[in-house]
Amino acid sequence: MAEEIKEKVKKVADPIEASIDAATQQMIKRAQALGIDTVFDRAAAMKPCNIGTQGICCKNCAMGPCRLPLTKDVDPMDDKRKGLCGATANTIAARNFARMVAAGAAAHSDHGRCVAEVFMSVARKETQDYKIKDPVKLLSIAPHLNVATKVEVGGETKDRDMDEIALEVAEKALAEWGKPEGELLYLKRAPESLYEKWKKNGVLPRNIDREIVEIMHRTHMGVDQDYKNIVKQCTRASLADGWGGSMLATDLQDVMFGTPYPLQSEANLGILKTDHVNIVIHGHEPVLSEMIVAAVQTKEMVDYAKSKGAKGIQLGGICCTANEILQRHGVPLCGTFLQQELAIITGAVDAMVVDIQCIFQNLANVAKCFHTKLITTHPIARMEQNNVIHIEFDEHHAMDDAKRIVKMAIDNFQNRSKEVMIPKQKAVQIAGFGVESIEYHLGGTFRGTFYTLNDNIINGRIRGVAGVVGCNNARTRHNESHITIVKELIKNDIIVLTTGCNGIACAMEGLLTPETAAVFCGPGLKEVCETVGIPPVLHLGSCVDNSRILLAATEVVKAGGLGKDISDLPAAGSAPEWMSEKAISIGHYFVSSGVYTVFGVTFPTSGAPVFEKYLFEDLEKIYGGKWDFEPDPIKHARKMIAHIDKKRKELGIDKARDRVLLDMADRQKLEATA
Ligand code: SF4
Ligand code: MSK
Repeated sequence: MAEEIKEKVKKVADPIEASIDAATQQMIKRAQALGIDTVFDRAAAMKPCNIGTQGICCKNCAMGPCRLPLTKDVDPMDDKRKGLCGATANTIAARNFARMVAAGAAAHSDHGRCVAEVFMSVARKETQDYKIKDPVKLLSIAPHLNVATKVEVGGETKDRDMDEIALEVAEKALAEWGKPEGELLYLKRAPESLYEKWKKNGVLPRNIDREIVEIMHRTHMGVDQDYKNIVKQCTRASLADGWGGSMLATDLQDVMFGTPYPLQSEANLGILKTDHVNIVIHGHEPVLSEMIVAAVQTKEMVDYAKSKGAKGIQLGGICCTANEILQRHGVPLCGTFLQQELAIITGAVDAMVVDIQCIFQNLANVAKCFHTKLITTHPIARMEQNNVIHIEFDEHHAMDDAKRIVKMAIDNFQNRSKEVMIPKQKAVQIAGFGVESIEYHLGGTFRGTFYTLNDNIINGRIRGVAGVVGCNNARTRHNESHITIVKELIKNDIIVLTTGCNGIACAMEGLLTPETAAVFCGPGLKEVCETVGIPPVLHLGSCVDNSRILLAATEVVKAGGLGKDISDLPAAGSAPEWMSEKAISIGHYFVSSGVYTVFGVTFPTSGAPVFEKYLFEDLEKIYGGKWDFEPDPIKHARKMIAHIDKKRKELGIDKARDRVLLDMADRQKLEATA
């Protein structure tokens, strides 16, 4: 009987425990009052599998699943556990980890391929709706793809025709996914010593697809059974993501849609408007959302919205499609990954348009309880529920598709059935940073490099640089680790580069404004931010834009005075609330590029201590970077700070933290020893 009663009491989330954000708490309560379950309730009702969490369940053949629990009687360093075929805990955890890298690299890189295909249509002039918006960026990436920008005509050097350059860039870029020989062309953008390290260790990716396919082969039953060799392939595939698919996606998006520069916007559910048609765009690919941004600004669509009783059209974004259109157009952020259901629960969303990645299937069930039209747009990402509308997007008639979607949302405005409840919380933000804008703001006036940033790191006003990125995870309090870690870092004079849902969390918290510096930063970082007029947390965009962090780090190395490699820099990486396989691929390409990288929440290899030690200690001897795990946000930030201080010491600039300003002779000495 007691059991029966227990069954009937549905376990739901405590809104205050579930999130630090008041708007999120309010919407969780509303959902519960309406009897609609959200991810927060499902996380309360369903606990994760302990063995799976630790990476020691193998289901790579039908003799399994083989589960290898790390019980008290297992000696972690002399591990006798094995599956039916004899696969050890190390092999099983390494194979599972590698498959996460493969899935993550595939997701980023397939996104990149789609962008490259659209770019090819532009170069061939098969579409009128997209153009080359940033020819300067096109010219800057062309040499990295071995595309000439000048030609010799009659003994004279002349600028090459832009259309010809675009076409050759498109061909060379697309070839990176499947060329039969050679290595990825962008690898040479890395600092020379890093490239040489990769070469020496035999991990230069050959082409993007091949490295991902090879992980799937090697992790098939009975193939690669040496965890170190499996990790080697993880390195190859993740480098093919960070320095390949993701970097190409970012570059070609910049060429077609414009390179981001700082702009002002807002963030959180409070950006939705009662008297406007609200369209929320969610996912990762900006190809369609760029068109929707253009469509909602047409007089035709604005007039149509007014004819239906709305005052206008409000666009907002969730996840990384949001970050893409924020960075280039200032479209406000509606929320992070964990707020996707909550946006619909406001009752104010007339259409939610989704593309690929991080989209909950439960959106369809939530949309059913409201008037919201849920529209899938990508051929590879559909939903089985029958209330979901599929409008397949095609770049050849992109504007027509976008207008059709916007019109559908406008027509739905008058159908709002339930009372609309929009939380009032929203924060101002300055976003739109990138390698180019950091160079402009923190570069040398004459040298046009990262000289000023380096100078401030050397003189100790800026203690170091942190890349804090990644998702939300319903197994931990929404945004708490993101915000605690970032605040602890900037309090300690560490400038933060952010992307993904960390960027959205920081925006919601108001950390993306220059004024934040006076409130939360240590004195050195505060002084720099106030002098230059930048926030202490710089939003660099979406998940694929983590490639911007790699290039920013490379620029810092090039500017001089801080060593010869990314691994020499006083820098660290973090994903406090990660959940996605993409995060593992990102983490691994950061580690393989020389960055100390800490993850929170949980780590998917904890059931195989020998293998984990390899990731957490031994990799550093090969690439200069290593993995770490720390769920406590303050300890997490302190580990990053300790690493940054260690690097300052190795560079001989630890004393400069006492605000001793270096004169030119000191600087030269440092540069000479680096
Ligand atoms: Fe078990 Fe080996 Fe099959 Fe994995 S591959 S399920 S460890 S028998
Ligand atoms: S959206 S991958 S939850 S960052 Fe890029 Fe956020 Fe993570 Fe998706």
